[in-house]
Amino acid sequence: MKYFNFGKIKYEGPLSKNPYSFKEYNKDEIIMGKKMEEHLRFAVSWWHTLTALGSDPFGSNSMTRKWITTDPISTAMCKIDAGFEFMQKLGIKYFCFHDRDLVEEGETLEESNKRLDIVSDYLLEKMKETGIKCLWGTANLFNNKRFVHGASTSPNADVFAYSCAQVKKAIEITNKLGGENYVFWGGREGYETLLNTDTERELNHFALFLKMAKDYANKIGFKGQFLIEPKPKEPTKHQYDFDTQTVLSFLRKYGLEKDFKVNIEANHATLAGHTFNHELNMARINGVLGSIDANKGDLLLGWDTDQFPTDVYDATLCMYEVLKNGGLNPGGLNFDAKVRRSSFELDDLAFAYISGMDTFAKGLKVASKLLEDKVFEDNIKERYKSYESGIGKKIDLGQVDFEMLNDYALKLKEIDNVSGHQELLETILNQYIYNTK
Ligand code: XLS
Ligand code: NI
Ligand code: NI
Repeated sequence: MKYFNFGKIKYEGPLSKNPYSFKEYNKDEIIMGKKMEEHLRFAVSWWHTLTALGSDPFGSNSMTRKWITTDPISTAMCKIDAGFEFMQKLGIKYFCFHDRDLVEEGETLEESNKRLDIVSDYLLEKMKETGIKCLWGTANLFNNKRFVHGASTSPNADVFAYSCAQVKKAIEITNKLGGENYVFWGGREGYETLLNTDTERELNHFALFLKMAKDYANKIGFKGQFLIEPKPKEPTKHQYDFDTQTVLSFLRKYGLEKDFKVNIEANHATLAGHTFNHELNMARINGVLGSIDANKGDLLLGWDTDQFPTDVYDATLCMYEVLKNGGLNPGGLNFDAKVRRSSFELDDLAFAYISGMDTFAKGLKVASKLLEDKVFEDNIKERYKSYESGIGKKIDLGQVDFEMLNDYALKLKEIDNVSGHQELLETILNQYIYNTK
């Protein structure tokens, strides 16, 4: 059975008026020696694309999806058919999933695990047939009411044990599917009030849980990269994985920094009061930029709206960090994004993915030009040139102390500063966006 009426989406160039075509994403085009599709490694999110039906806290489902029936196993199988048809038509080579998006959980953990075995057999078959791969898997440790106080950070030891068991299975399934990464987004790992919370104990538990997950992955030979996805709030008021730097200090405290990188989501960055660009940069300079959840938030709303990314400026600065990172592989760009509740027709899914893919393709092209021309590099180099010789060089080499610097400062007459030229640089950036074909 076919679910989507449109055919294969092809590249038709920037002037095409066909809504079922790519304007910028030309998968085989070579950018800095690599195909566009190898740079971008786009992935479909199983939850937003195949599972969500448009409900929100004020309204029920607004979407009808023919693959969703009343039987959980047949729904799971039909979702796979729909998902693979969609990915093939859009030319997307990866997908990401939570265990519970693949198939609804059963009455017991055992039943849920059995369902996952059945469904993943079929998924694997489809993957072999099409060459589509798994970018990452994860466990949903937030939806069921048992996680009301958190998962590994729950005050209830039974919930801790259950969470470990669920992640054990999710890693096994991700391994079976050859997943290239495994993600931990701390769903309800956080707190609402300190009046009832032992944060120190909860963080100790969180670290133990992550360590055991890594040990188990090693034990079963899972080679995928482990990623933590920072988010500052929602669903809890204060999520423990607030942002990249918070995650880094947590990992370092518990000696986990070698085993985990981060998955940066644009909307989570802005919720933390950062730009997307800032989070990517912090991850990159600390050597932990692993993968990206490509979406955008609404700056006027205070929650995770998970919209499809359409902002070329942000995508450009994102791909600039990605290129400077030497790429994302084995990570990729997962569209952790959903169509608006009012965009309930099936084809809206295609329009959404096309716009996201075109946006990042454009961002990649502009970023590569900026890098090739060393637009910011040259300027930055110039800005820090006082560290290339004299006292600056000594500072960088660590050959100074307070007394020496005091002697030096006492001899200074007037200190000269140079403008940062922010507006000029912004104009140049815009010029690259206007002129990149
Ligand atoms: C929620 C997160 C989630 C993760 C995977 O805000 O973005 O979707 O990406 O659990
Ligand atoms: Ni995400
Ligand atoms: Ni999110």
